[in-house]
Amino acid sequence: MFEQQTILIVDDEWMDRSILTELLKNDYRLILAKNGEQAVHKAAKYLPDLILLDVVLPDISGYEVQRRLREQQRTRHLAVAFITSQDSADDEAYGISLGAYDYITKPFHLAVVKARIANILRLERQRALLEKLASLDGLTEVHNRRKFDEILIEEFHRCASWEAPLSMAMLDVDHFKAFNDCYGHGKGDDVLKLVARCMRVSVPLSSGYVARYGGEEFVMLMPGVSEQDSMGICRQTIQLVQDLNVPHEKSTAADVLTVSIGGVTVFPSLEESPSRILRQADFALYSAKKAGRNRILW
Ligand code: GH3
Ligand code: MG
Ligand code: MG
Ligand code: MG
Repeated sequence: MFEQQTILIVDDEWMDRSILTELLKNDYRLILAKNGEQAVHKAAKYLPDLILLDVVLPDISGYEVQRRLREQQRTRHLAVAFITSQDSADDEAYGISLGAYDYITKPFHLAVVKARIANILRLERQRALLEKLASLDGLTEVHNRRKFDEILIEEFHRCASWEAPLSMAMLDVDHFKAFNDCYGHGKGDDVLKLVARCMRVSVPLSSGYVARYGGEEFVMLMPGVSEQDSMGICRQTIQLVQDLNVPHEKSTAADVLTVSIGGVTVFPSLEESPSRILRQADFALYSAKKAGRNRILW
């Protein structure tokens, strides 16, 4: 019923890695790392559900690994359990203070380790589910507005410090009220799901975010993407929606369902507030509507 969870085992001792592998391989997907640098790299690459982290490693310590994971947005939330022969109370207190979920000392009892890991992973599954429910729109499964507001502040500041462009587009379904009135609210809901999918296809995960901003209005946020490239992405979105060929006989823009997009590309500065970019995109959208819909204005 559930997808198999992934554990990253970090230990420089071959023996310890193989004992843990034997213990866990039937229940979890395992990834192995032999040193601290490898651990940081594989954690960011695979985003495991749990990291079993040795403390004494040949390069950087497990504590340092944990600190680095906490520094990065991408790996900040990852669950870590130390598993180590550093068994003093001070070490344990320190490890836990770094945000580890557990601190298991060697030599360990196999059944106890297994039970503790199962506990952590059960909690981790609940945490991940709650995070998903709190950040995704239930109908379209793109980010919801709450999550988007967080992302916008973060990316705005990131672009400001890198002196990178930030592009944002607002999309609104054309004559959607008339669509609902004509074809029914259920069909309208289906359309919103399809439009969200078109945006997700056009804005790959690597180049930005898609969110439902409210009702039939969506946003695409593209950090580091130039005006020209983001307009290209939006052109593709408009085309994909039109190619769905969803009949809309009440539309004045076309005889199929269409969307309008207003966008803006800015170079954020740290003194500025991110809300201005929203107002600018919204104004561009309003202008696209006024100019006849089914078009992009930047
Ligand atoms: P325009 O081209 O100017 O955008 O016209 P419009 O009719 O799309 O705009 P308007 O703001 O008048 O209507 C938006 C409609 O979107 C009204 C509302 O019923 C519909 N809507 C909002 N959220 C949902 C939803 O979750 N499901 C469905 N089916 N309809 C929704
Ligand atoms: Mg070691
Ligand atoms: Mg609207
Ligand atoms: Mg509309």
